Amino acid sequence: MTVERSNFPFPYNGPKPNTEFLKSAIVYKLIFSIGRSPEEASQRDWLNATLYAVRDLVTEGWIANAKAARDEKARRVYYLSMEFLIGRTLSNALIAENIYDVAKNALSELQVDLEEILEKEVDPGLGNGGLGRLAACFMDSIATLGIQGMGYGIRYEYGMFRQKIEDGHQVEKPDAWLEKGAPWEFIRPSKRFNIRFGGHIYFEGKKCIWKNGEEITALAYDQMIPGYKNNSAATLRLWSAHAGNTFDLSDFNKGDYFGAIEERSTNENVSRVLYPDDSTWAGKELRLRQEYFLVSASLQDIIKRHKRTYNTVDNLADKIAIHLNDTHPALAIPELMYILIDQEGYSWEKAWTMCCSIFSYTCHTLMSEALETWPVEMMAKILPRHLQIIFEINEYFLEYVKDNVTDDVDFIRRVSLIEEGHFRKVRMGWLSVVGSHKVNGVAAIHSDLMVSSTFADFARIYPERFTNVTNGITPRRWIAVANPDLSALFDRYIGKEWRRDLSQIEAFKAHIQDPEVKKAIPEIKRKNKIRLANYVKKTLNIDLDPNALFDVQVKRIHEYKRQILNVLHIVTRYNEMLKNPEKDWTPRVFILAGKAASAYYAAKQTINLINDVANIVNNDERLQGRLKVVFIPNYSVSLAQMIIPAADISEQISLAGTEASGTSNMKFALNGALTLGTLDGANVEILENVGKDNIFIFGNTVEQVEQLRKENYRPFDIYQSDEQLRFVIDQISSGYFSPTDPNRYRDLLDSLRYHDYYQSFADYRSYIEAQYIVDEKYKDQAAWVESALQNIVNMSFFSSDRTIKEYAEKIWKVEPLKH
Ligand code: 26Q
Repeated sequence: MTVERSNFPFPYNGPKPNTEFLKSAIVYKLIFSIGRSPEEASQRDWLNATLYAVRDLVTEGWIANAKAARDEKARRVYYLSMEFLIGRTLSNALIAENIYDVAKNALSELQVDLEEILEKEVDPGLGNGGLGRLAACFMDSIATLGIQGMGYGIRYEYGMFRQKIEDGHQVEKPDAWLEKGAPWEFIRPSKRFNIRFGGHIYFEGKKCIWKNGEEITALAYDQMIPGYKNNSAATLRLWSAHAGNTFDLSDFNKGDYFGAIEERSTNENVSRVLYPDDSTWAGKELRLRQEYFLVSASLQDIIKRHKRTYNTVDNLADKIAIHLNDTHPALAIPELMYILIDQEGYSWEKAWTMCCSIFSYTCHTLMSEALETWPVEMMAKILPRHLQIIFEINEYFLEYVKDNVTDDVDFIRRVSLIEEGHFRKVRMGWLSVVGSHKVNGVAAIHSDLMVSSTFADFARIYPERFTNVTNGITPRRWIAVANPDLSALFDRYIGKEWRRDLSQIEAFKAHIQDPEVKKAIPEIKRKNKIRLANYVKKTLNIDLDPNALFDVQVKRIHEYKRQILNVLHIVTRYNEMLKNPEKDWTPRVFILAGKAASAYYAAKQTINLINDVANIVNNDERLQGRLKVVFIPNYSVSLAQMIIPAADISEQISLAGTEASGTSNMKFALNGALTLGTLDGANVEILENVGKDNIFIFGNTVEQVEQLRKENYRPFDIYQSDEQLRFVIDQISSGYFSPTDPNRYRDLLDSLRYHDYYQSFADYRSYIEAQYIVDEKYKDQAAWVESALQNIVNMSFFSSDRTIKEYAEKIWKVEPLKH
């Protein structure tokens, strides 16, 4: 096929492109942007050509949207996050532009299979898990709602490591996601800012001067986040680190050639790699540099844009809101103080008032070990001026507390931004609360616990500051992209608008007794299960029976999430099945996936145990294939899109009071899986929405968990008194699942028997019983399908569009554009 340049009219601003148009656009890109002819193009070339062609379709709406925001002088929100787990872009963009079928036809006429090339796209892993994926769902909703919002993050050269399983163990491999090219992004060579670290400060009268230090450059790369069918797109700007503009020429001239080059490489390290820890906190200097790198580049960019429009920053607080995704970008608070005071010449009080009305902060955890604190000494070395500002904020704040709340010394010590002790530390959570006008938790129970535990003292000082905004997920990616057959069923009965407004699935309620719907739901599930089974067969060579109940737990591996409780049940079931092989056991497939932080020993042991158990169970012929256990390696957004729609049971079994919200729980329920969960995080609100007959709740409540902690919980007593549990623990301990290394799980088992910090033993019995109830219900397929439908139609509250509207109204005070 040949393409005449002159025949190809970009910019394109006609109606929805037809097959012919898209076909020539793709071939045009293949030839002129990739440099390949259709005859010699590989699958990846076709993918990239399609990405370029579709990108063009999004670009004009994106540019127009940015211009409209400038013209209207709209108030804007900036979402600062160290992580954005956006997933693959092509399928999502095709759905946003409403051209999935057109693209499928166009490619098929070119002898290319769309689904095949979709699977070739790299899935950028620029986040750890829930927090990063939430930021991506939020960007999707911001774009779809037409809110003037922009995300700022880091363009890590290496994202979350690739997980391999070798001999049952997790092995980490670097994720060089950029090696294959990133056709969706726009490099912005003119958007560069210098970022400074180190140096020293001194005073000239009252004025503080920050001198010298090393400089590096932040360079912007933009990603378009297409809005759903609104001819608009939001921007995600990611910063990449480059060596400073200036080499140390004196070193260079002295002949220290390698010294100068070496400095270059340490500077560029800043955006090299994502820290793969999601719940424990390690005070690593490079991480502090990364956090400041994000903050400094983003704030310089924000201020520059603001000044270009208004020529002043006097009205900054009227025109912008900045949101902190956890404490990771909390240095934005002292950074804005630094800009306003040292560079713009505002008084301290005026600057502080502006800061407090600009910032808001979301807390995503309760566990104290996850709260960020930075050693004062480290901060003094890397950010001397910021440390000094933090000290001033602290003085100002503590004065306020003494004057208005209490001068009780214990209270003052507790709320101080500086943790005293041999090694003094800056408490980033406290700083975020003091410098924001709103602080929110991510599910109702979490926000309640936040004000009664972690931030109790602050809730006393600022009672009106704390609020809840329950998390949500985008229905575009999590139904339209991930579950095309369910989408088609919705379309048939209620039209296509549920993609933009999920509350419309309530209209589907009128049809759920329709025999065709009752028939379609299990058929769709079965098709999704077959798709997953094929993947498992292909990658792991394990056969799965799509008639079995698919029981799924996919999330980061962490003690508080209690994958171990899942394993204890699997082994219990295995033993019972061997004892009563004739019973009509509901065939089950247990699917687990998730990464362990590389230094997290207990989590890695858990992965090893899952794989050891899988190995024995899957090869035990006495079970006649009625029990299978699969650990799917390298869990990611794209795998989630395949696994979640195939689940019958969604395991959400964290210890009550530990999982802030969870978001996969929402994705599963929306795709028709029934939740087996504790009263934790958003499970509580899922229960309220779907009703108690359509969810399996077990385990201790937060109050009972606290009571046990107070009473000196003794897991060993449970181990001794519960025969089934004791058998399971003794069996693992005897090396039944690890015959070549019988002591492999000693540490893990000792920790359970003697400490069991996350109270797995305490919930064991109630979990096992709940699992029996699951079996019984699954035997009554009609009742099961009814419950699945009740889950699907009652999930509209959990759309991230609802979440973002709440942020926009309650916290950011921003409105969609008027144009
Ligand atoms: C901090 C300092 C140094 C290195 C890493 C980190 C770090 C990185 C990521 C700390 C925490 C995270 C991620 C936390 C996270 O994903 N939290 C989850 O957020 C979800 C969205 O609100 C919730 O649904 C989950 O309950 C919560 O666990």
